[in-house]
Amino acid sequence: MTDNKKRIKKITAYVLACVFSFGMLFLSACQKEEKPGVVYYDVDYLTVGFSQVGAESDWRVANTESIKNSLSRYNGIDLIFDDAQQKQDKQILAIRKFIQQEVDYIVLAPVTETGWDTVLGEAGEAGIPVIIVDRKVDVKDDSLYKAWVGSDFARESEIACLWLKAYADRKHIRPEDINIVDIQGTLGATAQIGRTSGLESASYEYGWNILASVPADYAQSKAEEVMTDLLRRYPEVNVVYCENDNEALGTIDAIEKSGRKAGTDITKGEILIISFDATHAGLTKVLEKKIALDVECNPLQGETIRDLIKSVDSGEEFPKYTYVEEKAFSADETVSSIKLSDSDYEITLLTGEILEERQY
Ligand code: GZL
Repeated sequence: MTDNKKRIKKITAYVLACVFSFGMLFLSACQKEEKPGVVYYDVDYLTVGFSQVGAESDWRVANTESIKNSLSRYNGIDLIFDDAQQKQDKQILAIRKFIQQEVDYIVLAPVTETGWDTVLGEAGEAGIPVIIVDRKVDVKDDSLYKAWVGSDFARESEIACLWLKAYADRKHIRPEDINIVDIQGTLGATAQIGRTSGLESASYEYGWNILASVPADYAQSKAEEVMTDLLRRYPEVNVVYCENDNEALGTIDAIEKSGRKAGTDITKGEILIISFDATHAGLTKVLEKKIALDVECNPLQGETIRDLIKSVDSGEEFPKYTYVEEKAFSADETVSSIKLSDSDYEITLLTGEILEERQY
């Protein structure tokens, strides 16, 4: 074979090798190994930017997990996640970044209700639909967001206060002998606004005493610090209204370190704790009878948000507001049901089996 022919043969082999290896590279780039054994080829993913409040509580961690599991490539979604560490300016920054990245949808879990008009207007100008989850936004024009998914915080508070009213009646405790401290959530958050105002209206209606209302940002350590001070200032306290489970855990620590007892019987000098979220950590304390009532705030909103995005994207009808289902769990059977908007609302007596079966 002449030298010339040998050279052409070599170049041809080299070119073929390059084409083959690039081909393999391209093929593997198109395959997304997401779940073991299931191979995904490049599909036309929807890109969704999700601005989450932070990771301040067990509830928030469960909420993030639920949303990440549902807004996944398995469901045709490419998720860009941002944790704002409970700072509104970080959320606004994240939304502006999503706009620059030309995402298809923005999901926002707002840390507080106000201050969103401008940035949601920018998303609107960029033609990017926004879905609000968990807490609400207080904006001049509610067409700035497509839909909202979350809890009815006023209803959660109403359930807690109707339960406390029924409890006091069954224990023959006079309303003026109910002495409450309110360990509040992040001031300005819809959950805090709903839970605080529900307690204030009930206390006014039933004649209870609210000795103090102090924010603890839904955090366990802050709640312990706040409750330690409140026990010193108000030794007559006999009910602690904690606006989430992590605050209830901190409250229990403070009570026990002070030598008093968190329990279910005020008439025996125990301090009654009412909490919200019904996380695993909180319900464990209900089982130990250290939290008397835990009103669920369901963080498992991922599938609802996924379905909403699919409906919006396919031009189908969808609800503007979707409320998630929630229960209330008690440590004993003092109160097994309450009258809520003229119908019976069952209070679930918590058992180990019920706790075992729960998803979060
Ligand atoms: C309620 C949510 C609250 C939870 C807290 O939907 O906004 O924020 O009750 C969480 O645990 O931090």
